[in-house]
Amino acid sequence: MTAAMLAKLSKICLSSAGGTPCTPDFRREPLLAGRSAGRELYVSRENCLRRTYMVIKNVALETVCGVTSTLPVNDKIEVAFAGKSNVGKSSLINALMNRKALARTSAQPGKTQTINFYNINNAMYLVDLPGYGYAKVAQSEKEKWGRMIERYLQKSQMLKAVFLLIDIRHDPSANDKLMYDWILYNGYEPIIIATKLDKIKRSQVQKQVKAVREGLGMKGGTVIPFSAETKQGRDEIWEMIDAWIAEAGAEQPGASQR
Ligand SMILES: Nc1nc2c(ncn2[C@@H]2O[C@H](COP(=O)(O)OP(=O)(O)O)[C@@H](O)[C@H]2O)c(=O)[nH]1
Ligand SMILES: [Mg+2]
Repeated sequence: MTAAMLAKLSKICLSSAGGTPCTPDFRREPLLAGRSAGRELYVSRENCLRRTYMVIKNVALETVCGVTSTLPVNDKIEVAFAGKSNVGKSSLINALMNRKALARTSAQPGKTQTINFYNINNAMYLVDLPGYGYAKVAQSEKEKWGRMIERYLQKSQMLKAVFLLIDIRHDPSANDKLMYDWILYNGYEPIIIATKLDKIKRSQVQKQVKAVREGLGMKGGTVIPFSAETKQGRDEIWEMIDAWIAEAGAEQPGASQR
């Protein structure tokens, strides 16, 4: 990381912050035709073309890292969620886990200043990174948090992907862009989740997605519109995560409803 980036970064204000069932004798079998995008699709014996997703059986907030904590060394893949305070990170994580309130949601930003690791079925971790953009945090705190997140992005052996959440109603802020670039710099292409989809008219979605792409300077990559209210976009996110789990060779539970 360049000195200029670090200097900018320390200005980021850190705060806190289904799949469709197939038939019962479903077996996971690679579908050769589905490999073109570099990952396998799985179909049932009956060639049911519907995909299967992780069945959420057990979820637990396993590790909470404060600024002085040692980061855990996990042996299952991790996917992390970044975004400014109040963008809907906890709501998204709850929606992914099918839980109403395991990840704390708050209308009061800036409360939780931890990195939270949610263990899902002992198969993977959803990692909630502290949110940025909350003004009432001392500069020294912001710097500590910036360093902690950086340490996490650089050191985690199991981090597979980083999702960056952007409110679909607003153009990305300078901090969003900085976070996007920072994630890229650390070797991950951020997958964008455009949150609070239910708050705009359907006719506005494409326009807003375009504004998000342009605001971040995206040259390609994925933007997934998502609503924690309607759960739209959730299966698409799980589809990606499931593919990484399969790739990592982790054991997956059998198919049925999440
Ligand atoms: N309408 C709507 N509200 C949302 C959505 N996601 C989050 N919120 C609300 O936005 C506020 C902040 O959400 P939270 O998940 O705590 O954000 P975080 O600070 O990024 O973890 C809460 O009042 C949520 O209920 C969404 O998709 N739709
Ligand atoms: Mg939160």
